[in-house]
Amino acid sequence: MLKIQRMSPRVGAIATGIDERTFEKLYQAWLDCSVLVVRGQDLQMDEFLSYSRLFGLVEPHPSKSTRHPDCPEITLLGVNKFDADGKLNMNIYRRGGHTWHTDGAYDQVPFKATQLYAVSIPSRGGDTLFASMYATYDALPEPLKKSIEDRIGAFVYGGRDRDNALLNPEDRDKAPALHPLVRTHSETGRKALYFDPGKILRIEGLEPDESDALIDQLEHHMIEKSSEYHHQWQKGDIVIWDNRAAYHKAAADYPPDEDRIHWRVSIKETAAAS
Ligand SMILES: O=C(O)CCC(=O)C(=O)O
Ligand SMILES: [Fe+2]
Repeated sequence: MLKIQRMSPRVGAIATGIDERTFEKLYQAWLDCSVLVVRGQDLQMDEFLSYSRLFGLVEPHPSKSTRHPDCPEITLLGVNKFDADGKLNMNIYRRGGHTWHTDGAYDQVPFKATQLYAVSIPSRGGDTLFASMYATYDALPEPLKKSIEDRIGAFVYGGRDRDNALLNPEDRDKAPALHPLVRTHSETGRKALYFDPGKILRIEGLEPDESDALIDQLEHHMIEKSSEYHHQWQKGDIVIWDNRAAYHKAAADYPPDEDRIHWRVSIKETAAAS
């Protein structure tokens, strides 16, 4: 029987007793908790992909160099961590660890979900941290809420620092994607702060210094501490998060000489659901 155990009051749940007949309930639990963990799996890539497709449209990630060579829909995290000269490549080691973020804000249709499958786990460290975007929005000071009402953010992969080393040169100049900073979730109907300090370029309609100041203020308020869930990985874990409802960040603190490898898929809303 499907059992859902919440991991913190606002974000995160572990599901057990899953089978095909329970998917609808599992999907609802994911919408309710924003981050859903399933443990103890032993998957082939095609099994991981077909499970991922139950949640939406699986699309190759724009970082071509980190795609699985045989399967573009799967991104490899933590692979090729060392350059030819033996130096740790921080773009790989710290991927997702620079700031709290939501995945895919730089796309016109941002990622609905991201799902990771743990292939190799280090002896210590390497957690993924999650926090609720709903809780963030609810807790924003009223004046800040007012100042972002109806405001639109412009997002690009490299953000203000043009930090886009993981993109091929031909993919680095895409036009910014525009999204409201207060986004109503298409399935839960709940309001969330939609923000990513590493991907936002500017807030439309503001002078550059005003835009930077508001971005700084939002970064300061973006995490509601009591809503956090820190996932400690075990090999065989699957974790799926809702990029419309939860922020995440890699702790990026594990021993670099150990493996920490995940398969990752990026999932969009299907044509039917969007
Ligand atoms: O490796 C992790 O813990 C998460 C990395 C990340 O930000 C992502 O996969 O989108
Ligand atoms: Fe991420």
